[in-house]
Order: sequence, then C-alpha cells, then structure tokens
Amino acid sequence: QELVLQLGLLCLGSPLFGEIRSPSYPKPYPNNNISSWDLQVPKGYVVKLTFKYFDLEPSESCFYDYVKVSDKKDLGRYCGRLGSTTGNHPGRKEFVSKGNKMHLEFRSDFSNEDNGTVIPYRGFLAYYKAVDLDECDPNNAAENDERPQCQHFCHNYVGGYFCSCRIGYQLQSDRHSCKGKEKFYEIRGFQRRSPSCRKGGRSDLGSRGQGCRRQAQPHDVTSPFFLFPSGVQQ
Ligand SMILES: [Ca+2]
Ligand SMILES: [Ca+2]
Repeated sequence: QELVLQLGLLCLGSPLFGEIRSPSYPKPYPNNNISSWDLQVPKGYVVKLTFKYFDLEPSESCFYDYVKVSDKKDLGRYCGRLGSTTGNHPGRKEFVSKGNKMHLEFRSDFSNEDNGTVIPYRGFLAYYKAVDLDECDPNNAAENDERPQCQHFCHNYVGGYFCSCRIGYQLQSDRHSCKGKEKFYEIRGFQRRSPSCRKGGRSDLGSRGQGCRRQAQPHDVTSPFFLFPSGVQQ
C-alpha cells in the first residue's frame, strides 16, 4: 500500500527534475528584474541543483546583480563570470537542500555597464533533480527535527525508510518505537487474572476484593516499556 502511495506521489506530485533559466536566457537578462523560483520535490527526497551556465554582472559581495539560493537557510549569493576575480561564481558547486524544497531568487540592478560599455550578461541555466534522502544517516537526522528516529534499526530506501526491531521486540503503531513482547504479557498478567498471574503471583484479597497480585520486579519499573505509556492499557 505504501509503495502505491509512493508511486502516486511520483506520478501526480512534484516533479523529480527540471531546469531554471534566468529571464530571456540565453539572451541577456533585462535590467531591474526580480524573479524567483520555488522548487519542490516529493517528500523523502532532497533537491540537488547545479548551474550549467552562469554569467552575471560581477560586483563586490554581489551587490548589483545576483542569484540567491536558499532552503530553510541561506545557501549563498552568487554573481560574476567564469574565471572573474570579482564576485562569487558558483562554478560546478552542487547545492543540496536540507528538506524537499529550494528557493532561488534573481535580481538585476538598473545597468550592466563597465566604463560606459554595455556588457550583455546572459544570466544562468540551472538543473535540479530529486535525490533520495537517507533518513538513516545520523548526519541527516541531526539536521531534521521533524523526523522521528527508529528506536532499534533503520532501513533506507529510495523515497522513504522503515524501522525494525531486535528479536523479541515488536514495532509499535507509531512505526518507530519497539517494545519487548515478553515484558508486555508479563505486565498484562500482573493486571489481569491469567495463568502467568497465578504462577508468578500469590492469591490475595486485595483492596478491590479479589484478584491476584505479584510483587513488581525492579526490572519491570526500569524497563523501556514504561517509556511509552500509550502501550499500557488497563
Ligand atoms: Ca546589472
Ligand atoms: Ca530514503
């Protein structure tokens, strides 16, 4: 079912690749232009972008014309020509987003002149594509607060990931946490009258009239089981 969902996303949702061109590219870009692009790929992927061609008016700190790349954070401001010492040419740099979105902003000022000569800068051509996010990589986990981590084992695949548990543990409905099966029944036995209760406990007329009780063992209390109160049901 999940596979079907994934395929659906790929077919109907965000594109897996594309290109971006500055206004009028490959002709020179106009003055006084502001353009922006919001790139989005399916969840479980990140955006990888490179500039195939880049030619913007060079200036100190890219003050005049520039392209700004960002995801949740600023990934830099770029301008200049290939080989120029002024500006900040991106070269073959690969920009990789932290999430599944990336934003590009282009700005040109009122002129493209150098000592009275108009220079026809051609702008840029960029390619982007969706790349699988390895959710199991601890480096990625540190960057992404929204995503829960697998309690025991993490398995990455293209477009997603899944968790599994050590032998004797069961994956819970949140699909991330693991609980020991044996511990679970032991506690249930303690709460109900059951064979395990009769064996391990002693007959007793408790405050509620009847039933059986068993001394709670110290490991019951410190077991990871108790970290997940949602699983303890009366
Ligand atoms: Ca300019
Ligand atoms: Ca993945």
